[in-house]
Amino acid sequence: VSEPVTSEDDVRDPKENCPEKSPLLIGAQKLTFEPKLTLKEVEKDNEVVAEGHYEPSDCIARQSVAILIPHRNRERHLLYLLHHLHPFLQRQQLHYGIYVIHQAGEVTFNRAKLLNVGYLEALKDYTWDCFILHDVDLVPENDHNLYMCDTQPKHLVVGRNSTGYRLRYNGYFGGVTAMTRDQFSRVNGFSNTYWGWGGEDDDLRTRVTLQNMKVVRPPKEVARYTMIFHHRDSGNEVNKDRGRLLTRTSRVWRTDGLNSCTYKTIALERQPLYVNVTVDIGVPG
Ligand code: UD2
Ligand code: MN
Repeated sequence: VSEPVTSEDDVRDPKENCPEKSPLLIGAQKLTFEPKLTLKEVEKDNEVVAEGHYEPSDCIARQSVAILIPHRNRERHLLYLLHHLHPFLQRQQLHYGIYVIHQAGEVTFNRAKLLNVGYLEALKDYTWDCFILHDVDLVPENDHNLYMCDTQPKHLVVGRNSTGYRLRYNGYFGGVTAMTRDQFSRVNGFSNTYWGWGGEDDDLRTRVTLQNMKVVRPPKEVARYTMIFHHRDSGNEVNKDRGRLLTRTSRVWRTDGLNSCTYKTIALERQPLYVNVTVDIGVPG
């Protein structure tokens, strides 16, 4: 006897890996920043997202990616970013979660330490493969700029509108960066000691170099961002100590980083479009 013949729709294929190149990508896109946009509207547009998390329904994502956004007092920028980033990540067929790490209080801002907190907190939810360290005000213009990690740390911002889409300087590593769980832990994350504006991204690049890793970048045609215009925030004044701090990285990286990052979580709210972690990271000292 032969096996009974089953028709195509009787058998459901087990989910396969998503294709190497997503068929949903659309390339360069004209971005809009609509002053009347509301959070409710963005939530409505993204009902497939649950508590900041999403995965494709029809294939298995190639990477699980946590997006970490350091934040204080930039609600409008956050809204524009969520509006563009959710559909962008879905077109890339990623399993992802968005984490906003909100610095409580008024003391000087510390972007680097907030990103360390984001890494540690996100790993309590899921063993993410890849972490995207993401400024709140940078919106990617081209979805061929993949929010995935590489065998080397990846810097995703070659250029942005305000600097004529050219690399700011050789070795520039700020804005948006992708590192695997292992790459970030090998460098012990960021230094916790950079309070105020500047230097922390150069310090991270030094850590990467010390581990004999090499920064890679996507082609400049795709690694393009719009930075939403802003002035320097109060509470994030230029860090005058950054030059001195940058001379000690090779001596201190082993004990200053993820393994010395102390903080108090004040609130963890699972909002529809992101996980909001409000955190007391202490004071400069
Ligand atoms: C540059 C880098 C940034 C970082 C910074 C120096 C680019 C595109 N970006 O950004 O990655 O290295 O220099 O520290 O080169 N933030 C708040 N609230 C505040 C202050 C800062 O949410 O009150 C967050 C927010 O995510 C912001 C980020 O910190 O995008 C960087 O601060 P910035 O945008 O003021 O600095 P910028 O544009 O010079
Ligand atoms: Mn900025």
